[in-house]
Amino acid sequence: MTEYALLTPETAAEHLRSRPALAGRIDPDALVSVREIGDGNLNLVFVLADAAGRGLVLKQALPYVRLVGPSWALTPDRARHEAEALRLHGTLAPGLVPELLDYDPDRFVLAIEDLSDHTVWRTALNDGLRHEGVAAAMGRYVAAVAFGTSVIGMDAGERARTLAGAVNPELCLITEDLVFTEPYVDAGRNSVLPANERDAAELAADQEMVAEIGRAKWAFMTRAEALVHGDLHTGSVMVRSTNGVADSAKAFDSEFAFYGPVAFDLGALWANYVIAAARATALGDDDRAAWALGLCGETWTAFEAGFRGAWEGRVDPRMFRDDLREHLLATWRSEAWLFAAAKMTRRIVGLAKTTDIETLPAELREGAARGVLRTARRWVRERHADAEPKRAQEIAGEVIVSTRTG
Ligand code: SR1
Ligand code: MG
Repeated sequence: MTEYALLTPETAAEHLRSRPALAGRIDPDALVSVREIGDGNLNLVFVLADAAGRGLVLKQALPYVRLVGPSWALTPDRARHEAEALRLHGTLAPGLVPELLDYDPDRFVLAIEDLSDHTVWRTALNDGLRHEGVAAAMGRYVAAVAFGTSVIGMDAGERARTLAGAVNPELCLITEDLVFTEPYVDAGRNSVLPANERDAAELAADQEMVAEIGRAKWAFMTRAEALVHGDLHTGSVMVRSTNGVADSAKAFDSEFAFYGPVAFDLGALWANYVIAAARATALGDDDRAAWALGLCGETWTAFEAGFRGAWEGRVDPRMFRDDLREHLLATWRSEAWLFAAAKMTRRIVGLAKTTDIETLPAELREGAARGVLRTARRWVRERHADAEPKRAQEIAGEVIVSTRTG
């Protein structure tokens, strides 16, 4: 395992002093608070504040998976992937990712702008809040990345160099295993409520589902379309509202970034909107469930508009003609259903679940979990008939109401 000093609240000030890029950002000699707030699956995260009210975040990659412990070693070089993705995505989608202030490659520490006035979107959704416009902002983010890091919008030589630096095999392997394999081939890390065991067994026995997810896995492992975020669930988005109006949305935690299919990020968002809707339905709030499902269309519409809007600036209009744009959009829209299905089932059956479902009382969780699994199976089958997001929303809405328990 890689050897390097792990940050503690006591050593955070010394780290600040050692980094010239952070001079003047925060006073290491006047820190009034250093809090470790990491609640994700992988890293240490410290929020620092000084006496003048300035703050920043230090995020350090542990040499193992925090969720499991040192028995699961994991490259800390993922912090470099996050730093490089943040830099590039920040240029392409200003304001839609946090500002990277510094990266220390020896200790795998990122310094990031303080987002203490933001909330993790999943937490806000679980609390019943609506941050209008965030789903569209994420659609614009995915579009800017899809255009600007692909051969459509980036010089071919630069794209090749970017791709070479973005090869991220250990983090991709986690996704290949947890998202695209283990819900169907249990490696001992799956778990469900006893009441959902039959649902999990039906999923694994669904040959059409397994075949389609196999195709999705192949696409994930081979189709180097763009430098995607790679883990764009609602827990990877920070949101803020001022006087009740949502005015900021930022995609963070891009350590899974790699050159992969554009629709993987869209599918991750859609899956988590369905999961949020399943929670709302379980809690008896059908209006809110409809609102959450409507986020699929909002993200897609903003994505499509963003990609179309950037199209005039493409690198090679001689060969990348409008018919290619239409082909790409149609492909990505259909694939969003498929990747979403993969992302839904992993959060119900596999390792690393979501608080939306897990914090429900067991008698409500049963139906919500079943609804998410059945939605995934219907989406895989029905995406070829009518791929409009509205249809995806209708199917999910019908299913999660029909499986409600409690
Ligand atoms: C072992 S890491 C588990 C999950 O956490 C991250 O958020 C990714 O979604 C990964 O699959
Ligand atoms: Mg994460």
